[in-house]
Amino acid sequence: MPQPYQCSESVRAALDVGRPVVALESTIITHGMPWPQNVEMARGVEALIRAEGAEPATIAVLGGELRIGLSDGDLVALAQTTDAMKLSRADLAFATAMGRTGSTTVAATMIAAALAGIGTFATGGIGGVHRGAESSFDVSADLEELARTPVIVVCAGAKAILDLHKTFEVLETKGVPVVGFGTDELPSFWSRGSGIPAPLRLDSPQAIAAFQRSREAIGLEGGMLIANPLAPELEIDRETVAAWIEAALADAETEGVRGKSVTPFLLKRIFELSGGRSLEANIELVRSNARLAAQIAVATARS
Ligand code: PSU
Ligand code: MN
Repeated sequence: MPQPYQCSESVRAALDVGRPVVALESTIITHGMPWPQNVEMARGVEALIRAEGAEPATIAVLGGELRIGLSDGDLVALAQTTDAMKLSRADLAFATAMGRTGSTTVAATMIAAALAGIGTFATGGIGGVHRGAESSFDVSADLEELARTPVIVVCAGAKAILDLHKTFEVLETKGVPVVGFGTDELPSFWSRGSGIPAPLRLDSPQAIAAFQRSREAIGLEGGMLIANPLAPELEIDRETVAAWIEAALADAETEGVRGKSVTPFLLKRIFELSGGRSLEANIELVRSNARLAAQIAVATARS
């Protein structure tokens, strides 16, 4: 069997000599942010990771090829694609079999990263348990993936559009460590707080690397979630965000939005309702997570 994925030359070179690599998802590019801010974000994040001494590896399926590390031309093309599939565990191989183009969610990015031997991944916010999940059963495959695939995922918590309490309960049940980075309270994406205590707290990339090493030594499968709050001057207060979310959820209900379209719909609506403020904060938190993920990858490579 040929290798089921293709690394860019720079990612291959880094992996071959054990230099630190950070995986990046692409659903945030195709479904999470509008053009041209999406490509500016993607480029900026890659530059930040390089500046920290690590190699960025943005992951996507392009014309049926699972690609790990994209060229600038690939990034621009993907950011302008309007019909990319949003790929998770269930449909990643469908896209490669059928020659389709699709972006990878947190779950699919973790699968690809682990396959290539990349242990650290930066994103904005993970998917989780949606509000009303007790009747809709809408629970992101990201949670299951965190339980089984050994990748450290750096995020700003789960998106505040979700039911955060249920999301963290599921992670606890599945044995996924949730670590507040430099904080005792979990962040909620656009805001630093959530009212939910961080189950664990670590204050340095070195400590995170040591924790993951111990987990592997004990033989504990799965990844861990690092919840990294936005800087105080960049966050949006929870009451402001809550009003946008209520309005966006009401619109989703009226329009009958279901399944995979829910997260992209809500993010777009909140972007409109906030006059672009939610997007600015979203970009800043991805940048901050990328920087931390690069530092963790560097610490892991040294240890
Ligand atoms: N974070 C963002 N924007 C996004 C996402 C996360 O700031 O678009 C994406 C991630 O790819 C995540 C996905 O894995 O939303 C979750 O989708 P779902 O709830 O359908 O599993
Ligand atoms: Mn869902």
